[in-house]
Amino acid sequence: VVTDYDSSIQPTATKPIVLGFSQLGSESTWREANTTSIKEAAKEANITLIMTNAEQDQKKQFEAIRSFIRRDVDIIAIAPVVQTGWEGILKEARAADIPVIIIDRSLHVNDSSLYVTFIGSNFYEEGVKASKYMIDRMRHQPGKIRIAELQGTVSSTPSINRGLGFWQMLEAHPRFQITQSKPGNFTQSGGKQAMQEFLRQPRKDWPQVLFAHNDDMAIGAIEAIQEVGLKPGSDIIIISVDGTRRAFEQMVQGHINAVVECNPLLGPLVMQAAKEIMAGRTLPKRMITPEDIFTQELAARELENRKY
Ligand code: GYE
Repeated sequence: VVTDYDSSIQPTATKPIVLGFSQLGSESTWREANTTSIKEAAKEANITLIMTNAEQDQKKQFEAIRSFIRRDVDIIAIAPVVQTGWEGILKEARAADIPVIIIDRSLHVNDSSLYVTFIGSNFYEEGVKASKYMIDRMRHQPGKIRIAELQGTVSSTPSINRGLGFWQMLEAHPRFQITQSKPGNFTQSGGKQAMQEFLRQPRKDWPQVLFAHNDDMAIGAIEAIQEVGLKPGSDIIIISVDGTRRAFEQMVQGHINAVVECNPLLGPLVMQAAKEIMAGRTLPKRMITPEDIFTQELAARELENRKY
């Protein structure tokens, strides 16, 4: 049998794609679920995953991305901890001819051709949903409504846009006022600490509503609220974002009133995008995951369906 098959040229389909993923941290339940989803989906898709944890530090993300470039990975995925400051490192990836996918949090660059696509949620819409729920929930309570806001990581897209969506809905309802606001870095301990500080103010200034930018901070805040002898969910109405199983459990207990869903299970979409890019196909610039809002009435029924 004569063949001119050159064994040194492997068909690309048999060579696994190498994906370098700079995960931003491990600050929350959402993040754990996101990390697991990426790992499982990579395995499933036969993609070789090199994942690093930046512990909420942008400089560590830069180091990780540079190490991916040195290893000459096929694709780089980044979950950016903050929104700005990415231009330079993305140019380094471009100079090395490595396509970049942005996942979870978006970023601001002047030249959007520096990344192929952004896969993640609409955080502004999440803030709007939380605000609408609150305005409706408080409609029978007259007078000024004091709201405390637990922000996430300073300068991160979800914190900026959840805050903006929430706040812009209030413009038409001036009796709703954000009277206290602090960042809790998306962690349970950060949420608890910030809530303790809110409650150190005179009693007359205590909030009637708490909007927490994620579930972990809401859960931390619940501890602080209980410590001063108040009932979370009735003395203070609590709304948070993510929709973790832990938050659903708190809803079933009556401690959280509503949770806006934010889906961390991005793994399958990311792997699909990686394959499409390697196959030379073009992708939409933005891929959004469908999301809902859940209230106490549905919490018990939905609890068993929660995947994270
Ligand atoms: O809501 C929060 C996490 O970036 C959407 O980060 C994500 C947020 C999520 O720490 O729990």
